[in-house]
Amino acid sequence: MKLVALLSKGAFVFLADNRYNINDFIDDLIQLEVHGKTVIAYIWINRMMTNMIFLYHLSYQKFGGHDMSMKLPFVKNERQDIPTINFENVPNHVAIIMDGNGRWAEKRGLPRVAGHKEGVKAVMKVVRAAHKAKVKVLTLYAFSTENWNRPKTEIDFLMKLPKEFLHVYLPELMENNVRVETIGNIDALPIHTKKAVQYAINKTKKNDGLLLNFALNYGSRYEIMHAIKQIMEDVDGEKLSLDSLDEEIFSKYLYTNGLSDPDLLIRTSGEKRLSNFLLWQLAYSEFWFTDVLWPDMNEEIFYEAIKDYQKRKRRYGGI
Ligand code: V07
Repeated sequence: MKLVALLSKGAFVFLADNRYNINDFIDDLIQLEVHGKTVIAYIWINRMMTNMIFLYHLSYQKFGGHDMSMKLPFVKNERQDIPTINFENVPNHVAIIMDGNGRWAEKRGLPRVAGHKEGVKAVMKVVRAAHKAKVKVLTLYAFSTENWNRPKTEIDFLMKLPKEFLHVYLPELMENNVRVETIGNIDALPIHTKKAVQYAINKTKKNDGLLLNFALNYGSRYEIMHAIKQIMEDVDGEKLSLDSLDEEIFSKYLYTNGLSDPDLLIRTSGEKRLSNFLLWQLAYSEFWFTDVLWPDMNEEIFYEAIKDYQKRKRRYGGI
């Protein structure tokens, strides 16, 4: 890390060295040493200059002066061994129930929404891991039809997360050739949420890398019932004959039309239920559960799930 420039009062530009994945530190508080004193700084990235970062120095004034010789070790962030993965037999489509955000916060005496906010960072960690592993589709259960029963303040907070997420990470998604899509009843979302999501879908529609598929206002029973109504209309309008209806055609009426079924379902936080998620599509999938709470999810745990999936596949392959 090298200090490049001092901008306005309290803002610095650093050149990052490539031992660090800068993106891991977005929105994080880090510890630095300045003139032998430990200070706390807030970190974010200037997207125009990919390997430069801004550090907002909360207590900059205390140090003053322009000639700052800085020692800048990331105290908490010595890069660990990079987890490895076998690229054979990687699941094409991974679906995840991101559970345990509320519990993560409660354990720390924080409001539930703090867990959701931390959960956003875990989303990006898993997106990066899936991208690296060359997973084709990642479907994340972000908001279920049942979630409307939560307190209004929590719902309002959740509905702001897509925009917040995209504000920070859309440039990185573009860089990594990720395409954003959704399943679920998007029309029933607040306009500001819909707009942010639509913008991202549009902006990324030509990307042909990982498909990042957010289940938003999604419920599987609703999806199936909605498909049936649509099918009945099409039969009525003679666009479809009841005789020709089979599983393949039925699948085309689901939100997941065109996607292969998930090969692997992951659910965090120790719960072992489907909670109205992809009931039709998960008929033949492998399930993997962990007690880890979603905000603590990371690349390593994601690869653990993939490795476990690969082991199971090898066993089946032997028959
Ligand atoms: C949400 C964070 C992750 C933990 C689970 C619940 C809270 C990312 C999004 C999102 C959705 C659409 C999109 C971009 C990002 C999101 C909601 C909740 C409602 F285009 N995380 N996240 N949306 N959580």
